[in-house]
Amino acid sequence: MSETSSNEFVVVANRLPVDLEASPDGGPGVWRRSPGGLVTALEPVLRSVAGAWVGWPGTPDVDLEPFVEEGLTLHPVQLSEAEVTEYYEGFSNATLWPLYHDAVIAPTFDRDWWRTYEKVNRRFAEAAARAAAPGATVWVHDYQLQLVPRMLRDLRPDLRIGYFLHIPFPPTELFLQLPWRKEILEGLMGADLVGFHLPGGAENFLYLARRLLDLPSSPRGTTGGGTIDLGDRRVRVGAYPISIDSTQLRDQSVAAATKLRAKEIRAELGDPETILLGVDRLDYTKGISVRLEALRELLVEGTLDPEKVVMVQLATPSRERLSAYATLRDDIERQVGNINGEFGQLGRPVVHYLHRPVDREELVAMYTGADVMVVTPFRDGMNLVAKEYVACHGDGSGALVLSEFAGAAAELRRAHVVNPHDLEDVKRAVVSAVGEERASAARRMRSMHRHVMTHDVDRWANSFLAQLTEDR
Ligand code: ADQ
Repeated sequence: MSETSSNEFVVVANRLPVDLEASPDGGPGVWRRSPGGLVTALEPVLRSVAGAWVGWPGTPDVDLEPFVEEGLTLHPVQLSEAEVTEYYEGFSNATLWPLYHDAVIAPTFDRDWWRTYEKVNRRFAEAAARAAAPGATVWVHDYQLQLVPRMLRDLRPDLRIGYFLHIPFPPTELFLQLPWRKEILEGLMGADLVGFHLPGGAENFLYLARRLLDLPSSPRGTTGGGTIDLGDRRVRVGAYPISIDSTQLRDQSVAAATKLRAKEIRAELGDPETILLGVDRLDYTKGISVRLEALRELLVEGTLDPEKVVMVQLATPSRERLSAYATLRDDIERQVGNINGEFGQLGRPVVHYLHRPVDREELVAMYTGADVMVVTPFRDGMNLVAKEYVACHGDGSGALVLSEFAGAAAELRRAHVVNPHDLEDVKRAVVSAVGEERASAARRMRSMHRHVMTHDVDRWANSFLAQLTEDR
């Protein structure tokens, strides 16, 4: 075994926690933290155990040796330009992503993409097999790598393998549309433990194992979990709702510098009575257009006053080469333009829209200062943004409008819960969040804050890993 195969704990994910950005002058690239919820959730856990991380560095055609970054061994997996197109943009983000998000847009089924998905999954499995010490624990993440558990088990039967899906596992009727449904199920079944955010995902998976693969499974408890009997071994299935580093965010939100910056932001926005905030990757599942339309109608009807209300919408660029994402960006920017054209004043737009990532400090100041956080996805595995906002409001200030189709709604029950397909419902929730009497709003927020503080990312990771290693 090579020198690098000394890691007792290995994470395998599509992306490394840092991205290599090519330098325009052809010189050595620059490493930057990669976007998205997975990195946010896992980074603190992994740093604390000095493990290894296998993933793609975010730039095609770079061949890099494993290296150590702040105590973490990173094992870059190389992808060619064509593999990025077919495995990542194609099968992962134009087949699985829309299918698993209730087919919000139609998924594309393409045989070449599937073959590339298989090939790339094999490469990740081989990299993980090289990185892991004998008998190590390997934790595979997300929809891009559903074949890795089986491939890795074939290469390294000595390993303990966990798999966690960060997006929803779809209703069974939708999953059954997938031409490679059996291969995906068998791929996942290579793990000792398969985890989902919600009990519903676990239940759907258990049902499909019975129906498609004829495998006996037994439900256990009331949380949708259970086991699947493969004859020579068992696969455990369960729900593990992901969370955030709540303490870190809470502490940051009460720091003097954050409070000061939150005040400055309010002043920069023209000292409005109410700041509404949206924070998302620019993705069609996130329902950004719905909340903008709700705002526009409330302004047209005169229910909200453009002199008093401002909305800040942060939209991190995402998957920009896919046409559905380019179209979405155009649509949202047109909506923002319409609202500002109709209701803004010189130097005072109603919607402040930033199409770029924002520094963590600035983001926390925005969370802390915003009066109403509006989270309206059509479907979302969890949605960490909702939990981040709640963690920043331990003083009971603020209000959360939250889609019932975000996984977070199962825990944050005291939010103003909405059906994002029902525009009137979204409008009603925004109005009630803006106008709710202070004491009642504070009771809601404090109750959600207590939950988020006690159910943090460590608890998520520890409960998954405790279950994974229980039978050793
Ligand atoms: P995402 O779809 O990326 O995650 P989410 O859970 O909300 O969605 O996480 C986004 C993360 O990016 C948050 O930590 C947020 O703070 C950060 N972020 C978003 N916009 C930003 C901006 N403009 N500037 C800076 N930071 C920004 C996927 C699933 C989710 C699931 C997570 C974790 O789709 O449902 O909750 O993985 O499992």
